[in-house]
Amino acid sequence: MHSGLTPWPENDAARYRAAGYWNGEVFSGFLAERARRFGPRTAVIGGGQRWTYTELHRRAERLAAGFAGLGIAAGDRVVVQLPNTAEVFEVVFALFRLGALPVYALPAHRAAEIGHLCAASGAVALVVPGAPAESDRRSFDYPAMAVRVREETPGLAHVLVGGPTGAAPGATGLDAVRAAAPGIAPPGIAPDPGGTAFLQLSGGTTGLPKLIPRTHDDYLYSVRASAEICELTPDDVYLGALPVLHNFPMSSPGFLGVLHTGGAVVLAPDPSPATCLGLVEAERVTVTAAVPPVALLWLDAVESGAQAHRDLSSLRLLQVGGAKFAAEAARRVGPVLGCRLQQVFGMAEGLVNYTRPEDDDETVATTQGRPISPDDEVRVVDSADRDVPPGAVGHLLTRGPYTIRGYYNAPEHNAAVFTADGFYRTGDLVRRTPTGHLVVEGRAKDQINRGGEKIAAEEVENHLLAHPAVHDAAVVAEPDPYLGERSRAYVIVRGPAPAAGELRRYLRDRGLADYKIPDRVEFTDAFPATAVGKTSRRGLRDTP
Ligand code: OOB
Repeated sequence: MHSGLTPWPENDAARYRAAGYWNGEVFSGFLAERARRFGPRTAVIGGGQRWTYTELHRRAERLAAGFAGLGIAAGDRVVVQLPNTAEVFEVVFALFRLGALPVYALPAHRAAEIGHLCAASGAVALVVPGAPAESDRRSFDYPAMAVRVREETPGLAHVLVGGPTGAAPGATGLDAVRAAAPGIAPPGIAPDPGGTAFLQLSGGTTGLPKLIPRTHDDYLYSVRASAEICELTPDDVYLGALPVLHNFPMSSPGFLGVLHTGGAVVLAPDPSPATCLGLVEAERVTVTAAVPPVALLWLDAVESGAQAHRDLSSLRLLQVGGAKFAAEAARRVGPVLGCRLQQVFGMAEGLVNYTRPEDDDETVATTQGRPISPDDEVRVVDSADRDVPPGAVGHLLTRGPYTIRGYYNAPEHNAAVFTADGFYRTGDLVRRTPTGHLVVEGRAKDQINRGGEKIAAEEVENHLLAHPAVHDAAVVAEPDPYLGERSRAYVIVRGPAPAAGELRRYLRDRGLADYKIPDRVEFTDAFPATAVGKTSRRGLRDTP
């Protein structure tokens, strides 16, 4: 079967191996190796659990045996949607152990996204959090959603439910999978280091989000190099404040960088100042990562006095990325939180830029960092792909040892988003400083960056267009003081206009994640030229 992976040309691959970037390590043995080296040290704290490397490894082995008992095998795709609890690591490492490919989803995703992820990846199983308690009417019922998705997805054999509440009607609890696991873990496997290890979800610019195949070689290189750039040591305690299955808290350096180094990962159930700053104090956290709105909330909470009593003296590094962090906010981090700031400009497709420990404060406040690797190739070009003069703003193109050469099974999209010589068109507008640092100046892609959460305009427009009263729709970004951007939908109706609230409810009922529901809906006769140009978005899309 076609693996869905666009490989690097052999001469590049050989170069990356010769440079030691691609060292042949694979995810199936990652945890066993760390357990041998760091066994009794604490690996993960979260969801009421506190596991050493040995315990995490033992649990992952047992769950792997249980998964194997269900028939999950090497090469199978399994969509994982779990919140920040220790269990998420147990599940992901159990899948790695079998050579199965996790497909990462976020807790905010709903039936539309999860259904698409399962279908596009050809998943055999879906792992979701437990149902809310009977008395809890506000929390989302993931198992009910998952069972519905399974009904519509051929090949999706198992709905597996984590968390303390375990099984739900039509689903299997992870507890039952563990209990049924035979004592012996299946034999170890040796996957191709150049093969796909997992699928990551792209922020997306088109109607349906694309899947990103990352290989053992490329991803583990980015993890090791990130751990080094961030100067991680076994004494570091990393707070996972963002949903950990996102690329930033996973690998930049994220929980994988910390587990690679022998440190401890503390998982926050939510990113609020009270929860996170409380955990920094209680667990003596040294490093954490936030998107700009979360960093702003933490800064405000300390400055306003609400969290001023916290002892944050252990914290040495706050990473901020996912969306542009304004220089004014960046300058507050040192004085208010008493730690260093690191700006992180990355993408699930690959390229990650960091400001460095040796950078001066002004560079850290005003740039989004420079690439991880000496072999990251960065071009800044005009709309005809010609290099712009040094320091001018242009489109960022990149290729390198950990940037994909193509999305999963998407040949037409790949032809548009990658140049003939393999550069990824990021859709970001940047300028490069004389030191090689990048400053993000804007975006050319049809995407809204809502505080780090990415919304593909076309995806939301397509859902709006399905409403019988909607003739045309255009979703655009508008500025927001906290989120950076929020979304506004312009809608042209046929006949009487429905209430804005009804359209929002309609999108929710179609199973769209909450963050994609337009913050504002505006009815109009024609699209405003200032926001979207004179051409109808739909007309544009229908033109081949
Ligand atoms: C991270 O990954 P994605 O895949 O959710 O989003 C990537 C896009 C970038 O192309 C850019 O448009 C935007 O998010 N972005 C930033 C930024 N960091 C990401 N825009 C301005 N300033 C920044 N610092 O968001 C991601 C992946 C790994 C590490 C960090 C972030």
